[in-house]
Amino acid sequence: RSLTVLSGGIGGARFLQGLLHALRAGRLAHLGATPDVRVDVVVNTADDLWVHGLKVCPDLDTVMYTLGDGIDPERGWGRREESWHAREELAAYGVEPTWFGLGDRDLATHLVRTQMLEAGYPLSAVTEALCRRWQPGVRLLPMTDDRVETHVAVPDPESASGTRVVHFQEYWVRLRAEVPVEAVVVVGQDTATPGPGVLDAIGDADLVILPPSNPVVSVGTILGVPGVRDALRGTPAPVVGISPIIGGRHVRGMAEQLLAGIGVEVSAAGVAAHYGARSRGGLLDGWLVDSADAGEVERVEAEGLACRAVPLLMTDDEATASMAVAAAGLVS
Ligand code: GDP
Ligand code: FO1
Ligand code: CA
Repeated sequence: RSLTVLSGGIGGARFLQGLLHALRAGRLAHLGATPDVRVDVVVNTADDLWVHGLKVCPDLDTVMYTLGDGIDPERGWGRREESWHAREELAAYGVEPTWFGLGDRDLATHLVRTQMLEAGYPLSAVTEALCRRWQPGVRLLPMTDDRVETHVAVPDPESASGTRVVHFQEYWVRLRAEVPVEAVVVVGQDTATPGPGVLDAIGDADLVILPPSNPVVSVGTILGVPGVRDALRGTPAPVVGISPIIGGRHVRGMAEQLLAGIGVEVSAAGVAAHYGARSRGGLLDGWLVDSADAGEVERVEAEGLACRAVPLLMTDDEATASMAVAAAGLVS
């Protein structure tokens, strides 16, 4: 028996905290998910970037630190009790990017990861090694061991074409997602191979959950790895999703800008339609919307999906656990 979750960083990690809370409280036992059930987490790696010669994997690290209790709770990324001496020294040398901060504790993770990658270990093996320390309580599976990077085309008055393509991290961290999104380009997407265990995690699961992660640059990039969509369409497990959009707004981050950028309606029903119903060639069997969006339930059902309106704000583990229980109960 196993559960599989396709996750980005902060939103996915917070959902996983609630899912584990529900499992440990036996709240999914009636569905056969006992507390010792294996939880496989397929994590987005397209946010990853090379900086100062180090490979940084924001979503893998956010899930690993959050579930391993090392995360900085305010930021939602990086280590708690962090210091920034190395960052200050790098800035003193004037080396770029100064807009992307690596904490002193966090640096150790990137040094270990880069050392192992350079010794020939694939990202999946590196992640497994790092998790031996952090013990997240789930199996972290990079969506691919190949290099895949999300880039964003933004207006650039200086250039002849009027457009410039920047790494997702520059779009988000330096530009604060405050410039129009002309296109989202996932470099390496089409030639990537699913990471070890990814397709089996989807095909052999008893339940697959799409948490309220960013539908474009977290879930979207996982779905874009060749073979993943087919695995979702073919798995005997129910596939259920949770809306990251409440009342037409994201709860945090930049999903609004990216959904608009790719022409998807910024609403709970709009994202459901974007993923589509498995009965109609899409990916989902069920979709949870927030109570505020109860008026959209009929529209989601018209898409061929089971749908319920429940509180979807992940304010604490209890609230999130109830979301996980509602998701699991949608189609079972
Ligand atoms: P990231 O990779 O760090 O951006 O994290 P994810 O992609 O996993 O999650 C980001 C998404 O989580 C955003 O689109 C938010 O709208 C969504 N999100 C964050 N907190 C909540 C919450 O409490 N409830 C719901 N429904 N969505 C949330
Ligand atoms: N986010 C910021 O807003 N500013 C930063 O300087 C920053 C550094 C950083 C370093 C390591 C890491 O794992 C994440 C970091 N993030 C930073 C967050 C990161 O941009 C986001 O967590 C995700 O990539 C968004 O999906
Ligand atoms: Ca991310």
